[in-house]
Amino acid sequence: MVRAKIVALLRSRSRLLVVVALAVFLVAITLQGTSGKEVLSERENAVIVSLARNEELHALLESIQSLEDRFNNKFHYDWIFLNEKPFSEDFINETTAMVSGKTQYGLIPLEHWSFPDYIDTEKAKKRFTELENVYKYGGQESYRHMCRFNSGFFYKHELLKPYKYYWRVEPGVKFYCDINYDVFKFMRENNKAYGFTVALFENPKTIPSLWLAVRDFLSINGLPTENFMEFLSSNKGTDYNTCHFWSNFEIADLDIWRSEFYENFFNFLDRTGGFFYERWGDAPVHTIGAALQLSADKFHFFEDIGYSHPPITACTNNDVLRKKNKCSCNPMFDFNPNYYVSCMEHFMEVSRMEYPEGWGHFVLPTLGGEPETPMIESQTESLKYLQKLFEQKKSGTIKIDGVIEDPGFQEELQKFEAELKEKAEKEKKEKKEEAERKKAEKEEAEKAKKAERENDERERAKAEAEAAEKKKDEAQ
Ligand SMILES: Nc1nc2c(ncn2[C@@H]2O[C@H](COP(=O)(O)OP(=O)(O)OP(=O)(O)O)[C@@H](O)[C@H]2O)c(=O)[nH]1
Ligand SMILES: [Mg+2]
Repeated sequence: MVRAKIVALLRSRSRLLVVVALAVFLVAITLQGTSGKEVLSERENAVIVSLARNEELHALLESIQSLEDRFNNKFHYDWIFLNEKPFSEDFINETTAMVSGKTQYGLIPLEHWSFPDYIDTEKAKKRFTELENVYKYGGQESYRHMCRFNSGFFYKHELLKPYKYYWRVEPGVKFYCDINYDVFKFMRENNKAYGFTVALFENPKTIPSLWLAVRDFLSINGLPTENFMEFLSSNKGTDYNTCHFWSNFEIADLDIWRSEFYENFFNFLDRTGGFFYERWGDAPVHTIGAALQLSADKFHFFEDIGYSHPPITACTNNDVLRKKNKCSCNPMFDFNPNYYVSCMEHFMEVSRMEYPEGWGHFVLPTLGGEPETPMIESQTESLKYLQKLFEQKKSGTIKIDGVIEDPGFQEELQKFEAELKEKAEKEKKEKKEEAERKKAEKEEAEKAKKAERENDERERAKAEAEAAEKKKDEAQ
């Protein structure tokens, strides 16, 4: 009797337990479905960051839409917007409406976006004029403030202080594949510090003395034991090969830039004035600054993130991956395996990374091929120049590593530019000669035809006359 009661009680208790567990489960599911809270509680300490101007609002909305659709609508990471001028109400409202996480808007302090007192502003402005037509943004002051800010200050902004990881997103970029996992979690769990999608050679004309400054810095401070110098130089740091990660895309650990090493490094570079007198990009500065203090395994190539920042696209050649992630990019335009200014194979070689599945499967019709988006003139010129260096490097006639200190660099450059001009003129002349030759041939053919026709006429007239003569003779 007692036993039966106990069994009944246990049964009703276990039923009750089942009911309670079911209710908890249903509530949890509902909460997750309606507010995304469960996902939120698992988020990393990370943020998406965009530096932008008010007038770039619509190009930026395209970037946001793309990243939200492919990634952030699943994770709802916060988004920080930075500007050296106050953001307009329109900018704030429209971006807030599109971001699924919290948005924050920061004003950049004047000292992070102006000439420091040790810069000779007259000299700098003279350099801008001289460099105006030498390379893209050569004449622009604001571009230099931007590069300097991205190199040494963005991570010091108040709004970024609470975070550990960031994803840098620019206006006018596109994400082509679904990203179904938390990239920040991936970074933490795999002990990665710097994630990228594109690696390429820099236009050496923009950084003539950067490596000299780096070497000076290293001679005073020493090279940290953990480093990835092999990526930057093939002769243990004597020369810089100009390889760098394209920093308009970065998923990285802010602690790289917060380190004492980087603080000293940036300050040293900044003192030389190279951000203004030359046009040092934040991409080579970040790459060098990171590679001097992190080992190869801290860098991660996000081959699964289809990405484009005109004129370059990264699109995996792995068919399975592309289909799995519903990528909409054209793998033929994948920059990394196909373009002569790509430095990805070098990265893979020195980081002992295996080539990704399908690497270089889609080949462009010619080396370098046509970019997906037409490039502006100066970019095309820079790329042509780099192609020349690349080809010479391949054939062993020039040491690209030595380009920074090469005293013949300017001469080489002028020679190349003269060659380009000569080639264009030769092509023009050949085209003209070809057209003239074709015209002459046509005239000749017409003349011959005419002569033939006249000859035929004469023959016919002669035959007719003869026939008439014969007829006359027969009649007589
Ligand atoms: N607030 C602000 N942002 C800027 C300024 N100049 C550039 N930026 C931002 O800085 C980042 C890099 O500038 P970009 O003009 O894209 O430079 P780039 O990527 O080297 O070259 P393109 O994209 O080809 O123009 C982008 O996020 C821009 O929106 C500026 O004067 N003020
Ligand atoms: Mg850009």
